[in-house]
Amino acid sequence: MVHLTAARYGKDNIRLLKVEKDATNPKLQYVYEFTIRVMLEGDIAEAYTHADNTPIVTTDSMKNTTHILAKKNPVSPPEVFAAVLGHHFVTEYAHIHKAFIHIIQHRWTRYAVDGVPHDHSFIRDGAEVRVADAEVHECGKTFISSGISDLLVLKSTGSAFYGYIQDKFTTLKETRDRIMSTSVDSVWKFKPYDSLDDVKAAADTFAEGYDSARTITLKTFALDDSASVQATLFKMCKLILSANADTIEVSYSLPNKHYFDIDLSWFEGLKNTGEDAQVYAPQSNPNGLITATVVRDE
Ligand code: AZA
Repeated sequence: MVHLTAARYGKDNIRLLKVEKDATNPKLQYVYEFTIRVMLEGDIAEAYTHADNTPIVTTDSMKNTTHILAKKNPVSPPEVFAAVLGHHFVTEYAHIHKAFIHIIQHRWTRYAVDGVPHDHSFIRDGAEVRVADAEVHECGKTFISSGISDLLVLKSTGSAFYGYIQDKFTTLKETRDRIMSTSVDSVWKFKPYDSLDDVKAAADTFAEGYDSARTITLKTFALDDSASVQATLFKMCKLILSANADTIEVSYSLPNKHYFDIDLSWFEGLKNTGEDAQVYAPQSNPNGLITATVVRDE
């Protein structure tokens, strides 16, 4: 005999772009492009175990609902829209007990023409995305997290790495000055909210949280005299937790994108290692991967 221990289903990769016009100046427009995942949990076991489709809200309806709610509600900040969407599913269908909404917001940054920010023209400035997650329970309790993914950064100095274990397996040379590069993946969780109204009331917190986490990430990366990716990562987490009282946990996942000195001494004694290094070999793999999660002391 077997039995189901977990079941969750939904629609992934729902794509939409929404244009919102400024309330006082309709020529001034805002665009939001999302890729959304909707996942539902509830009394849906029969669909798996007895081929009974009666409890199924179709994934196609989830896509339709996402489009309709995007038309009827503001979609920014994405954390609030995620909560609105999740709240819809757990209130519309009595047998759906939890909704999990994941939103990826693609960058469209307003650009300037002759030095003046243009009303309705935007540029995709990088592969970086903003992410927002809402886990909504039928009682109204809502868990929100936000994040940044694929923010690629590099500093050409201001990073060292020494003092690590030297044993018979070690070939890596200590360095006081190296290139540091990573693709930032970061997630920060907010304290739980009791209702959709509480989530809506925190809209500014999510917007400011994203701006300050991104600024802290970029500023710390640039200014920290880095002893290691680990040490720099921990400083970023600490700063985010102290900047935003409503965040309860911060995680980073930072691949260490290596750039190695190229020894060119075989060519007329050309110096290109250590402090003479200028031409480097970017390494695609393997790469270090440094992760951590940080919370406040009780
Ligand atoms: N952390 C670093 O910052 N750089 C490294 C590591 C590490 O753990 N290992 N090799 N290079």
